[in-house]
Amino acid sequence: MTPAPLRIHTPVCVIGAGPAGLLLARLLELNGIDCVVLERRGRDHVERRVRAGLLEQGTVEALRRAGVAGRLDREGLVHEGFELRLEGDTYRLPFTKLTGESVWMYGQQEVVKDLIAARTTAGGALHFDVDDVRVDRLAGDGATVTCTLDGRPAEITCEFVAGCDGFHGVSRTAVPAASLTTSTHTYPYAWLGILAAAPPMSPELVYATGERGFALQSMRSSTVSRLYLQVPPGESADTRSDEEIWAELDLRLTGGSGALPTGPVLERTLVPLRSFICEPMQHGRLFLLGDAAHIVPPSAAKGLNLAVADAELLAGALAVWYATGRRAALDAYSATALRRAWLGQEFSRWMTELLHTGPGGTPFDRGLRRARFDHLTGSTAAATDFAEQYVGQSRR
Ligand code: RFL
Ligand code: PHB
Repeated sequence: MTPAPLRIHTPVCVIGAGPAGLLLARLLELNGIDCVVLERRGRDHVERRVRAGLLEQGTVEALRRAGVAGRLDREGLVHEGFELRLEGDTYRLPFTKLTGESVWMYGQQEVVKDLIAARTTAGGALHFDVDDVRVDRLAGDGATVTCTLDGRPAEITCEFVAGCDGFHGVSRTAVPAASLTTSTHTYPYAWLGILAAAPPMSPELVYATGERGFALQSMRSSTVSRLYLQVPPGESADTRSDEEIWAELDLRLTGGSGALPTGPVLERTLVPLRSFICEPMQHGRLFLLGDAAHIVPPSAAKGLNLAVADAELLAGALAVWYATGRRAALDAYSATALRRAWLGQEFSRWMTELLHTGPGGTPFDRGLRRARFDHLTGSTAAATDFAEQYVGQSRR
């Protein structure tokens, strides 16, 4: 016999326990607003998923305001500049000197762990392994979300749904296609990312590009490196051996000097480079946040930062609504979030094009890239503009 459905009412149903959903839940809790968080994957999986690592200063401040930055402040690495290498020429962008702002290196899965710990300590509802979430009814003044919780069918009625379930989630599909405009751009290259038990070759990030393609040296600590290699879009994560990956990284980052420290590869990820954005980011009582609404290529490290900015924006608007009944901030959510997301798209595309040559790159393309590099390194105004976008654009 099918067990009787569980009936739950909550002000806000949050779909997805990534950075956007978990931060939103935390900020709602701090404002005395109850919510239920539903996550498709297991806790272990979301706490181990290796993804972003670069947090803008505004993101760090948002996490501090949310009271979840204790470990980040102890363990995160503060960076004040990075290196850009083009065919052997090196330029350091001193972004803190130019803008007064820094960035932090701290793994996304650590942010997720800290937010989950805060939610469980507070006793907030957070359900993992819920793989059949459906936004069933979006009515004028609320919504119904159905799923299975602990083997029982559940019907969750709520006043708002926060779709924080990433690019492949279900929230966006609850919006009638005619009410959404989507834009997609696919780049003709991908990134192969590795996490390795090896010290970074330099204390700052190194973005290197040249004839052989792009490579990035990033890190998670003084003993764990995160490195990326531009690869053709069709390649799979296991096409190359570890030795081949290290040799290619060394060629692109150091000119083949052998100076790149190597070590056991702990994880590999293949990242297709694409841009996606949907407009508006709201339909009735459903709001879309983070990757559910927009994805950017990782070149400029904007995705997580935009997701955090969306969560803070919506939490503030919901807090005003529940405190005063005023809906102006909720009504402004989509336009404000989209403005930032488009700025993120533009800068991410610009940085992607600065760093990569596609298949069939011509001498003309290489000449343009050299000109961009020369402009950046020869003009304080250009460097400052670049630095401002790199360190803090997600909150403008
Ligand atoms: P997430 O993190 O994808 O979380 C969505 C959550 O929703 C769950 N989910 C569902 N839950 C319930 N029902 C369903 N039907 C569901 N479908 C999905 C998923 O399991 C997941 O837990 O989205 P969110 O919160 O919007 O956060 C976005 C960021 O994760 C993303 O933008 C960044 O990782 C992008 N990114 C980077 N961003 C930065 O700001 N700085 C970086 O340095 C940076 N590096 C990167 C990156 C992304 C990368 N990859 C793998 C795409 C480096 C890489 C390699
Ligand atoms: C990372 O550490 O994962 C990272 C850093 C900078 C980027 C992209 C990814 O531009």
